[in-house]
Formats: sequence, C-alpha cells, structure tokens
Amino acid sequence: MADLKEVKAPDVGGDEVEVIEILVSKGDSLEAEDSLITVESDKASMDIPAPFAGVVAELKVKVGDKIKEGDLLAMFEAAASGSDTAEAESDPQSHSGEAADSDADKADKDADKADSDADKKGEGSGTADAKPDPDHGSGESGTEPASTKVIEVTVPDIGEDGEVDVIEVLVKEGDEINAEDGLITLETDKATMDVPSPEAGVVKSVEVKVGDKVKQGSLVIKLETSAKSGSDTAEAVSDPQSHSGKAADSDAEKAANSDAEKAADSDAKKAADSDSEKTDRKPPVPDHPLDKKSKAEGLAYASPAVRRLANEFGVDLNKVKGSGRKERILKEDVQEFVKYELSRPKANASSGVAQGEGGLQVIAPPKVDFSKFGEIEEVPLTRIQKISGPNLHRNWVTIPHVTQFDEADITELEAFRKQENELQAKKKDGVKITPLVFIMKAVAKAMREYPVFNSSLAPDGEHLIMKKYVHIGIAVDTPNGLVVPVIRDVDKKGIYELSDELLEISAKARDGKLKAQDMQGGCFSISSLGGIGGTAFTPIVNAPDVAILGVSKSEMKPKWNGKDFDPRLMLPLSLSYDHRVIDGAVAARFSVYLSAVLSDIRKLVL
Ligand code: CAO
Repeated sequence: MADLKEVKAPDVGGDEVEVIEILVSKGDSLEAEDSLITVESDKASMDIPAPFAGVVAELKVKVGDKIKEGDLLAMFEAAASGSDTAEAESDPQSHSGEAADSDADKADKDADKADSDADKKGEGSGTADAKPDPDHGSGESGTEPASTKVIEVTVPDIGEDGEVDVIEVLVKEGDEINAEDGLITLETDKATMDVPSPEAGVVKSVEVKVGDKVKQGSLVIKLETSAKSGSDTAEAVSDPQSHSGKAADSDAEKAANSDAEKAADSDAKKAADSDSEKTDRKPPVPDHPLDKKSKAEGLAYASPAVRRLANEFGVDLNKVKGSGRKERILKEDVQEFVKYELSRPKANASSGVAQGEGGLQVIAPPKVDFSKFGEIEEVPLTRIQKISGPNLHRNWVTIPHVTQFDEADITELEAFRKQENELQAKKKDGVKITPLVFIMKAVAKAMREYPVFNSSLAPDGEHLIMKKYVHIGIAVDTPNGLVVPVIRDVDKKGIYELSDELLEISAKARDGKLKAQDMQGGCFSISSLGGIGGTAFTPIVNAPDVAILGVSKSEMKPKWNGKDFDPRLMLPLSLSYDHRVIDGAVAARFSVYLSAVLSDIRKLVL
C-alpha cells in the first residue's frame, strides 16, 4: 500500500538556491535518483534527485522559489515495502525521514478530514461509512474531486483510410495530463501527428506501444478524469458512497477495501465505456517535429549535466530538439546536434551577412598590406556594388549552380533583323532592334513550354511557387554597377514594343533613375554580353529566380550540313540554373528548345 512521504532538499551548498526548473509533474512515477528539480546558485546549477522511487503526489515548490537544505520539495506516494522506502523509514534524517513516522498521524488526519468533508456536505455519516474512491491512483488526501470516471481515449479521424504507425508514446501510466496534451504520435506517409487527450486526467493504462498500427477508433489510453458534480458524468462512478468521497482517500480505508476497489473500478470502466463514446473528439494535431519551436523561450528543458555539455561545445540549447520525454534534451541530442553542425559546410563569418539565417560561413579573407609591394589607391565601392555584392555572394554560395552551354543558329534571325532595321532607319522615329529582344521573346516562349523555369523555391524548401506571368529581368551595365530592371509580360508583347521598353529602361538604368519597383517581380534574368564579346560565361542565378541566361557574342562558324560546311551565325548561350529545382535533362531540353526557336523565329508565333 502507498504512503505519502516528504521529499526534502538535501545540502545544496550552504546558501539558498533558486529553483529554475521543475522536471516532474504530479502523477509522474519516478525511480530513485531521477531528477526532480533543477536549482541554481551563483556558482552552478544542479539537479536534485528523488531520494526514493515513487509517484509524485504533490509538488511543494515552483520555479522561482528559493530553497535551502531541509525545505519540503514534494510529497511522494512511495511503495510501503521495498528497500528504498525501508531505508527512508529507518533514517529519520533522510530526505523523506519525517514522513516515515507520521503515517499513523496522517491516517488520523485523513479520517478527521473525511468526517469534516462529509459533515459539510450533510452526506454520509463519517469515515465508518466512507468507501474508497474507486480506482483512485494519486494517493492525495482530501484534495481530489468527489468522484471520477474512466474514459477510453481512441484514435479520432486522422484522414487516413488504413492503419498508421505509432512512432512515439508520449505518456505512461500514472501521468497526470492536461486536455490537449499529446498522447501518441502517429506517422502517415504525409505527416506525423499527435493524438491529443480530450480531457485532463490521470493515465490509467496505455493500450498501444511504439510500432503498433492503429486506425480511427483504436484504443489509445484509459484516462481517469474528474466527474463534474451534478452532471451526468457522475454516473461513471458506481461507488454508492462516492458523494462522501473525500474520505475515500484515507490510507486506512484504502488498505481495507482493495476488493471493493476492483469491483468499483470495473463498474466505473463499464460506465466510462459508454461515456467515452459520447466524448467529443478533436482531430489530431499535425506535427512536423523539425518545425517545432524550441520549448524554451528562456530556458531549454535539460539537466545541468546536459547544459554543461552544451556549454562546453558552445551549443545553444534553444536550437536543439529534445528527444526525451516531454521534449527534454538529452545528452545524445546535444551530440547529434554537434555532429550535424560539424557535417554542414563550414563556417565563419567574415561579414554579418554570412552569419545570417542559414548562412554559410567561410574563413576571413587574408589581410594584406598591398602598399608594401607598390603604389596603391583606395576607391570606394559604388552604392550599387555594395548592395548587389552581398546578394551575388548569397546566390553564389546558397544555390547549387549548373551551367548548360549551347549555341543557336541565328543566321536567318539576323537577316530578318537587319532587314527590319533598314526599314526602321528610313522612318523618322524608327527603333533599332538588337538580337536581345528576339532572345527575350524566345526565352518567354521556352518558359511557357518548361514552366519550372518560371518558378521559385518556397522558403520552406518543400514546394515551388509557379508563376503564371512572364516578367524578365535584363542585366544592364551602368557606370555605377550592374542593375537588373524588369520587363513585364514579355510573352504578350511584340518585338517593337519590347525594343522600345528595353531602350527606355536601359537608359533609365544608366541615368540612375530606376525605381525599386522597376527592378521587382522578375521571373528569369538575361545577361547579354554579346555587344562586348566572349564565347561563354557562367552567370549567377538571381534569386528567387531559378535560372538565368547568359548571351555571348555571335560568331560566324562553319557548320557541317551533311555535304559541305555552311557559314552560319552562331549565338553562344550559357544557361545557369538552380539544380535544386531544375534537373540537368530539363535544362538541356529548355536550352535545345530555345536554340530551335531562335534558329527559326516563325516558331515564336506557333
Ligand atoms: N552578338 C553579337 N552582337 C551583338 C549581340 C550578340 N549576342 N548582342 C548585341 N549585339 C550587338 C548589337 O546588335 C549592337 O550592335 P550594333 O550597334 O551594330 O547594332 C551592339 O552589339 C550593342 O548592343 P547593346 O548592348 O547596345 O544592346 P543590347 O540590346 O544587346 O543590350 C543591354 C542591351 C542593356 C543589355 C546592354 O547594353 C548591356 O548593358 N549589357 C551588359 C549586361 C551585363 O553587364 N551583363 C553582365 C552581367 S554579370 O556581371
């Protein structure tokens, strides 16, 4: 049979120390030496362990309390037999010592209290008639509600037809839980989810284990809950004496009525069966463990030993996900965290930007005194360079780039373009067309054909945002640096309209008159160095775009037609893409398609 025993603070190093963490809850079943609370002095923090095994009946301290040696920490319901308890009873100086000789007193007090409760209610005639509260597990005297019921908690509708795996059991027998506390974690092929408790209570039994398969209606736990007085739930308790129930906690009574308890328990369960069917169930809470915020805004849930370990390795415990009970951070969690961090690309911090969220860190560049080797002059970066530099750096280090090279035969395109330009030259306000506008049109067409090129990776990295519009950014070389104004709805505009816009926007860029919105909303970028020269280059993807086309200078090349070499004007294309989003084969197809359209611009109207 169970007795309530006091757990007192041991020698905590002389002075008062502050309770910084409560590691157990009422109803928890502990082994001797399991940690109870964490205290902190100005020198260190330490766990105070349970001096013996038992169930936590009551906690006498809370976070923020100051305690010293001998202060009462908790009341335990400890087994009456067994070495721990025996030891405790024989040692009046032990943590639980004072409790050991007070059982008899306590039984008297309980009986008195039962009398007084019964009198207050005008029910029953005293402890002689009082029966134990059936199935009452906490062993607390006089503090429980008058009656309880046991309900069966089952798996609610989880949106799955078949069975799903139980991957974690979050409670155990004797746990006191609140409504909505997670009971078990289920894993479907879409997500993991917790099955929450519909009500607060004490876990009487856990009916599933890790690895079981469950479906809607499967029994998860049996839960003892408090019945509201006067409500129909009182039926759940079959004990006719239950209305005088506070006396039921009497230890003496308990000892005398184990058979009655069993019978009552069984009746209560039957009643609870029907009650449980009536219980309104909330659907399980989808749970993505990796997304879970740390429990601790201020204080991570970990023992001092784990804190010390984390401290030694410079680990911020708020970033570590605990795998222990109630997400308590274990030593293994810290070790795994360190392993993971070490396996990530390294580190540091030559600039604040590199330390940003998800930032890769690189070693600081060497500091060289160049003046030692000759005359130098320091020229400040332009404002645009200062802004674009960190963005280029981020894109370069965070996007896995691949560049696909190709060339398009633009012999016919050029013939047509020159012909058009001759016509335009005769007009008063004629526009000169450059190859770039044809390239823009062809790119827009290819983006419609391969929509993944018109997407962005969502910040969670789990899906793509597909855009239904085709806005293209054009890299423009200006005296102050590179800018990328955006031309909208390229797929819907004609060659002349695009030429006008390109002229206008590049003039604005060179005059430093672009507004922020002129540079927003792009889906894909083109960087044309064809007017300058070069055969190929590797442009940097302009996030959040997933690809960029580099255009180099066209060149006459001898191309084998099967019989002879033909002189053909070939335009070099360099397509860089984000390999997280675009597969190499798709990029090659896009590139081939683009070349085909540029080689035969009649395809633009198909
Ligand atoms: N092959 C051969 N000649 C080309 C060509 C190509 N791929 N592209 C353009 N040309 C020719 C044009 O036809 C024009 O010739 P003409 O004067 O004989 O008509 C000449 O080169 C100059 O063209 P342009 O550069 O003025 O016009 P554009 O439409 O091709 O480009 C713009 C406009 C704004 C993109 C360009 O001026 C520019 O700034 N390019 C630089 C982009 C850049 O810096 N990219 C690097 C980014 S990464 O650092």
